[in-house]
Amino acid sequence: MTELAAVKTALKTQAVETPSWAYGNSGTRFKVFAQPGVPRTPQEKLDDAAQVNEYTGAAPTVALHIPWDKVDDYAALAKYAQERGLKLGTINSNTFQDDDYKLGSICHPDATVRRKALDHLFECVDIMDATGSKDLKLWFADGTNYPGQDDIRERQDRLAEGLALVYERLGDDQRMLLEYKFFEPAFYTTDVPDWGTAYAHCLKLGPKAQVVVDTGHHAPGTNIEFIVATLLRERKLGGFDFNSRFYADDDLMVGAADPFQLFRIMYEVIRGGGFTPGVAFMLDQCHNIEAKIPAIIRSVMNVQEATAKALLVDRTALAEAQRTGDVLAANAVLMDAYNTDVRPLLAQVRSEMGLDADPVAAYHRSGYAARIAAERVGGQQAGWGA
Ligand code: PSV
Ligand code: MN
Ligand code: MN
Repeated sequence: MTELAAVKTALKTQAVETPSWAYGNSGTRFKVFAQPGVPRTPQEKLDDAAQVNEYTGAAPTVALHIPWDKVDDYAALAKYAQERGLKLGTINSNTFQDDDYKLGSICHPDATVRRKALDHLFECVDIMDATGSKDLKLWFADGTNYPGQDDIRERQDRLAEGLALVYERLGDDQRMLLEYKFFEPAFYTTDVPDWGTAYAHCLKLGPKAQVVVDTGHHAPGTNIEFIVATLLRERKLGGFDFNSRFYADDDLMVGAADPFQLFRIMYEVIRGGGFTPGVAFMLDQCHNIEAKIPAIIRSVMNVQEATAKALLVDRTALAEAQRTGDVLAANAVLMDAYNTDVRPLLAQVRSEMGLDADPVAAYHRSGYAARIAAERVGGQQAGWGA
């Protein structure tokens, strides 16, 4: 196989999971701007996700968020997805929206609240059994706002205890992906604030526990690709929540704020052998002011563009420049790949897959947006932001 053929083959296999909540209305704490045609049910979110997959050919799974996507029959929902060419993907738990969770969930000082949170997490594993989902994604809003509010160390003990109980419930082919976030909603301490804490817990739990890197969950200037390289080296990178940030956890479109960072991350993924089904490429975004379906299509394309550039890095030339200490040449190899316009290559890949070369234009031509705007009244909010 020529090198270009190998790059094309890799691009054809890449899959990006889209989140059910990205299809719903969302906003900031100041305002949620409702959009016409937004889904009213989990089924309608899947209908929209099927559109993204139809035009990109690269978004075959959809992440659910429980209870935002609560249904009576999850096996039936999985069948509904299947009939639209999709599969249900990661199950995201929610231990942050109830009044009981004011002081935390599985780290809460009161055992009854910890129990409630655990029961929810067990329910999420039951849902995975029904849907065939392989991954449980855990993000905890737990933390404190004031020094002295709670015992930092004991909260870690409670966290470890809770995680271990959930871990025990996982089937042999199921994983637990632990997500970290440096602040918000807690402002003083966060119980899983960084990759090191997530890694330490996952290491103790065992091979079915891995870390998920949400690109928006770092302080400005953090070298995320270093984290990626390190976690991959330790076989503890479970996946990504892709999005962009300018200031905080902005949840903007991936590749919008810093496409160069995304390229550097994808290069480390490929370099570290992470371009395999094991590492989940997921979006975790909200489209507050832009039209949602085309924004999600664009996001998938942004991931593909960064991946294509990373695949084009001449690794032989790079290794040679690195070995000889030729700093400028090594940097130039990376920059050459990054500065390549990969849009024609991706257009060709899409044509070879029987897709329109321009997924956003194809979606706009389809008339789907006008149809859902006419048919759907009273669209659902993504879950937060009211
Ligand atoms: C909250 O920060 C968050 O964005 C986390 O990243 C989760 O993955 C997501 O919400 C859904 O709960
Ligand atoms: Mn996330
Ligand atoms: Mn987030």
